Amino acid sequence: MSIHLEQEVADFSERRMRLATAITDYADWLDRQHGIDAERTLRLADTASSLRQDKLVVAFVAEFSRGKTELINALFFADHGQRLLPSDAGRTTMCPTELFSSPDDAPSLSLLPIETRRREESLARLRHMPIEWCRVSLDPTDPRQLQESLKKLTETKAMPAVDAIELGLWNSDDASERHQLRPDGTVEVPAWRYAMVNYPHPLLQAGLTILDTPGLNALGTEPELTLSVIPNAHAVMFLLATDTGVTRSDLEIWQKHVHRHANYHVAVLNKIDMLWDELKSDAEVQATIERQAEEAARVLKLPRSRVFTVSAQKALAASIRGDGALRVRSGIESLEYLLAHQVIPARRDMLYHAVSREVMSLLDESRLDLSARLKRSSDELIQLTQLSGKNREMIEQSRAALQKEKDSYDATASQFRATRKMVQAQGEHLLSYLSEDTLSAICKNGREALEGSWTTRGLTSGIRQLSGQMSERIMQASQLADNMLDALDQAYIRFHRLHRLPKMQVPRLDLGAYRNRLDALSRETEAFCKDPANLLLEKRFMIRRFYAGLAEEARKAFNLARMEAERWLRIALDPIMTRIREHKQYLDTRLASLQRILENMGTLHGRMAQIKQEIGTLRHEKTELARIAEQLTV
Ligand SMILES: Nc1nc2c(ncn2[C@@H]2O[C@H](COP(=O)(O)OP(=O)(O)OP(=O)(O)O)[C@@H](O)[C@H]2O)c(=O)[nH]1
Ligand SMILES: [Mg+2]
Repeated sequence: MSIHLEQEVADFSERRMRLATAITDYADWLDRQHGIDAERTLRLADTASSLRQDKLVVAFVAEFSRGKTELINALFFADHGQRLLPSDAGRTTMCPTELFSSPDDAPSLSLLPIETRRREESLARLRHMPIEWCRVSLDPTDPRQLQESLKKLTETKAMPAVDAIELGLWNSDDASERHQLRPDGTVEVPAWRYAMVNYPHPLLQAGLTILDTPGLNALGTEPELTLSVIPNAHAVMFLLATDTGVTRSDLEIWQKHVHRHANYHVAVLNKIDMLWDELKSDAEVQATIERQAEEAARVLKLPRSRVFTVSAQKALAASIRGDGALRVRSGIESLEYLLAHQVIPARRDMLYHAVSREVMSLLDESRLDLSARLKRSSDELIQLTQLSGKNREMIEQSRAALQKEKDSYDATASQFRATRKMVQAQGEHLLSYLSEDTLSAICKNGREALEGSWTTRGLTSGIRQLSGQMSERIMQASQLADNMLDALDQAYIRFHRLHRLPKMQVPRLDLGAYRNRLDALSRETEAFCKDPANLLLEKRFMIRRFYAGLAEEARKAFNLARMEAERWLRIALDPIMTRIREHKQYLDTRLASLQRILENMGTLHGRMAQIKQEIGTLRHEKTELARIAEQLTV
């Protein structure tokens, strides 16, 4: 593991924690202010805790035996002085394997039995059902035990062919697979469906998650990998090997699972050591490697700069033996550099951008509020200073003027009550478009449309209907939100114009991302249905699985849209209400204090001292807020 990588990951983790602390400080600050609703504080606490738990996911995807596991060993585990994860000729890693570190649990290997494929629950749900997993404790101080335990990742078992067909693990129509059938009617299938390795490695502890995947066969049969896990990885490394070049199945994986889906991806041409030839000069060897890399770039339609040439095996051996020259020759450093200086900073910037945009807009509002409160207090102080030493009549005049202002404010506020009622009713209506019941009804319709027609054609129309209906609801909700916003805006402008309440800009409810996600799922289905492999064969099982995977993703998008709408409703209404209420309180307090002064002129100086103290506290809060804002931007 290079210094660059370790440093960058540690730095990222430290900045993430600092940002989370600044957000928690801000939540505490808000908590101290009177009149601010608890919703915001809670939401900020959520943001801070998800920041603390954020994971940077790097996935390794390729056909079997291209050296994914060897590369993971070389990049992340070379300092163990051995090959930690099993890597061997032929099919080795039998199930998708996630490596991460969770400080709350003891180091362990958790394995999900392959039979769970029969179950309806998605992988995402099964993750939260510990009872379904087999757990093996890992001892990080005992390399032999580690290596032995991790061999489980390569386990297979015999399964009756009928079951294997039902689970989509074996295809009797495929000539290349037919020979796997044994005389006793069984075929060999992976023993596990998914593996999670919780291991206290410094990079994993700092928030890195690595996903090792098996070759094409396993990728294709687990739609959730294609639809969710791989697309959600922050970077995908696609491996090729010099001894095979770009084969048809490499290309299939690239097109189906990487190119279209992954956010950020590069190709890694591995096993360059196989081209090292002592009878050739370095320049000649280099030229051969370069030709292969260019060819790979051309076939994958990638810029040459996104194709990396390495020897994972030599990199691992060099690190174990401490052979610096071999390590350089292996090319591994360019990949470490890529992770350290591109992948990690890109994730960091994205996270910062998203979080600080949200938190900063709240913070700006707090600043405006604070300035308004400061101004009101100093206005009152000025007025009282002017009144001190004046007669009762003058004070009576001020009180009458203030009473007039308050009456006029009350009139505006009571007009606003009607708007508020209407907007609240619309808000409930809006949530009903996105409710759990609406979702269940849509899913039920979708399933009914498909029942009895588990064909690719049925699937296309089923998913089209599902995503169409969800999109429609999301659109209706957005339109309603726009109307509500207009009504609120107009009402609030009156407060601003007539009563000088600070300006406020409530953001629009933007659900575009979720509609796009639904559109993308429809496109995904069309691609799946056009794929000859899925058309020709009897693939009811696969279609069911695929539908379940898609419906799960669609559900997720819809649920997220609802959460966003709920959040929006709070930020649209609550701050406005708070401001209106606060201003009323302010007018009431001032009136009451003038009244007291009229009753007893001696209280004037006492009130002035009180306001001075208030101003002092507000100034202090302002400094604290400025400090938090600074922490949020570094
Ligand atoms: N010569 C050479 N062999 C390599 C290199 N990288 C990996 N190998 C070998 O290739 C074989 C496959 O490597 P793995 O790491 O198991 O490949 P994989 O992509 O994880 O394969 P699956 O787990 O089956 O999907 C092993 O025997 C490795 O030792 C390399 O850079 N050079
Ligand atoms: Mg492997």
